[in-house]
Amino acid sequence: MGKLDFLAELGIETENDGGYAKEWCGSGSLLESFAPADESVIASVRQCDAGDYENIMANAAKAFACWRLEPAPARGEVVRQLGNEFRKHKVALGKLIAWEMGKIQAEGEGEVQEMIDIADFAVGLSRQLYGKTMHSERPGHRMYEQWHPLGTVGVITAFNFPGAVWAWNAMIAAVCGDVMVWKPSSKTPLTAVAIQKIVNNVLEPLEWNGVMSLLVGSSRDVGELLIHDRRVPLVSATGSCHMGRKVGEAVAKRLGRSLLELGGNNGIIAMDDADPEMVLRGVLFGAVGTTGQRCTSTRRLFLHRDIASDITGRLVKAYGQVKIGNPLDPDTLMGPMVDGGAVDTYSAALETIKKQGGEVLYGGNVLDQTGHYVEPTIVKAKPSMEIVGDETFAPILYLFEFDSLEDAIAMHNSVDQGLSSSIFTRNMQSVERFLSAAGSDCGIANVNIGTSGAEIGGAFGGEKDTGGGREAGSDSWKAYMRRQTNTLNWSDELPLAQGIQFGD
Ligand code: UN1
Repeated sequence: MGKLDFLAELGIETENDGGYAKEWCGSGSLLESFAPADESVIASVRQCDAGDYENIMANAAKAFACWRLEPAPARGEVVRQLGNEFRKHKVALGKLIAWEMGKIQAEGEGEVQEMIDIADFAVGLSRQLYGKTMHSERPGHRMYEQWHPLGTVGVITAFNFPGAVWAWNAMIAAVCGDVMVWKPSSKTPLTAVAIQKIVNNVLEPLEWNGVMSLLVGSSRDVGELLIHDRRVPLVSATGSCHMGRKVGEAVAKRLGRSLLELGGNNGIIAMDDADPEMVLRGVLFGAVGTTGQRCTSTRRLFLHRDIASDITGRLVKAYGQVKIGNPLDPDTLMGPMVDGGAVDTYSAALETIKKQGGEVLYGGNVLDQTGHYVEPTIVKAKPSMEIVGDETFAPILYLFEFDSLEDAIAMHNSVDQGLSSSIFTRNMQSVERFLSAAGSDCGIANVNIGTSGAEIGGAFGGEKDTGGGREAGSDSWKAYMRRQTNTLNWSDELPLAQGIQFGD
């Protein structure tokens, strides 16, 4: 059992030689959590049913009544303690993420670092929730705007970042004075349980239970309740475009707000003056990292015709050296896919790719061993291939050639998604054109770095079918608050705006 020692550090009791069964917040059915590396059951988590949902919502509303009046810097102090707890458990939680989701441990720990970083960011933010003051057109009047908490925020997260995306939402929403109810992916319930335990260790002694709650359950059972619930003014959802469309429609129907961070189809443009080694490293991390299961994963590579064969050769060689295996083994560069369904999607995509005229230059096979392992894959593609427009959540990279930057940008922007993009070049004109209003149409546009691995300090999200929401840094916090404009008359008169005389 030794290899799963990190579970004990996270307060997860194991029985039956590693099997775990414990009542969690719910009284519903049991959900099994599998390790994609060897297909073993790590845990059985008892899920929430409709009755549990009501209790969680009631507790959240009760907590909100007080939390909203706690001074923002005092809320920041609670978040500071959460950040410190994440620091303490960085390695153990990073290992659990790796074991349950399949990303390598270095990336699992990197994910916990994102949780720590956003907590630090939110602590600072708790003293900077600024509103503007305006000059009134009327004498003896003052105008200003202030930002108030929204209420209960529903946070729906995907399996691929089972901790960080929750933290982006939760840390910011907490300093904003909101309370949140988190519905994690049913593929990674144990990571969610472990995080909630860490949260409870901080919140319970402070009697702030109810500020952050966990709602493990299926979309059908509890997800539906959350998105249709008028007590939830904001639903922040991360996942596929399909899921986001459903959430967006349900929330819009009741005139609620949604913050959507959905699929990407991220491209890198490599110009003829790009540093080939940098292109190689950027593409490798972007396309192979997290087994191609980031929303920011590099899916399309546009190569200037003059460098296409050189870069392709280097890439094929580098792909051949990628060590695939157990995500907790320090030598592994690419772990398994999250589950059997993901492997099926990969295989089906390869069938379609071949039918549509794609040429597999490297990979394309499922590994014949226990665990959900596939080969990272490079495909020489044609712009006419329909499948290129889909976000296939797998390590499949499409290569295209181009002659001019204009053509590359047009091809790049021709897909429905608009999350992340990048250009590799040393030419300032190419850089500026790519970043101009006629350049990349994505929410994230990088220069000489890949499409994935964004820092939390910037606003994270994208355009078009990616959903338009922005999470994490910059002024994303405004999505978690309501703006109130105040006009205050300190004179003895009651003049009307626009100079209107009414009944004088
Ligand atoms: C995601 O895949 O949903 O920029 C989030 C990145 C990470 C976050 C990805 N910081 O790749």
